[in-house]
Amino acid sequence: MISHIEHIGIAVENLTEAIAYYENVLGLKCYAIEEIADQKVRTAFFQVGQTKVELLETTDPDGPVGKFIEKRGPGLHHLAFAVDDVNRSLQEVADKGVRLIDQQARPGAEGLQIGFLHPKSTLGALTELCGKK
Ligand code: CMX
Repeated sequence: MISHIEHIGIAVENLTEAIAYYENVLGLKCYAIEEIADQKVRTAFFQVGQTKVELLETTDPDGPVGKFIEKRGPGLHHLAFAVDDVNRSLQEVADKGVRLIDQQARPGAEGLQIGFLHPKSTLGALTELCGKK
């Protein structure tokens, strides 16, 4: 079902400062900045081999990233796996007893479909499935 790690999501307090760290210290290049209104975040993407780092800045203190930073501070937020068909994969993991956050795929960054699994069902690591359909 999973082909590779599509991206790793990192919650940051300030996107501009975080981009400067990734570019100036780690030498990576931000290739896209995108706001995802549905998720209440602004994101910045860096390609690292086959996978990406996605920096997440909240646009609303009550959004998922705003609440996460309030409770835990900035840092690793989620792990996203690439799958062929997000709805089919959500159904497969639900059938195995995993609690879903998203019952159906919804639009995410970069034109991909996404669906989240609840961290209480995934050993504490918020998990996203994403794919072209
Ligand atoms: N990783 C691990 N655990 C997390 C977490 C995260 N990123 N965010 C919250 N949790 C924990 C909470 O700390 C809480 O644990 P405790 O009860 O032990 O304190 C538990 O999950 C349940 O939290 P909750 O009360 O159900 O709900 P929240 O309102 O905090 O929401 C969550 C948590 C995961 C359901 C919500 O953040 C969500 O729906 N996330 C999916 C969407 C998302 O994260 N979007 C942003 C990224 C978008 C993108 O990548 O494009």
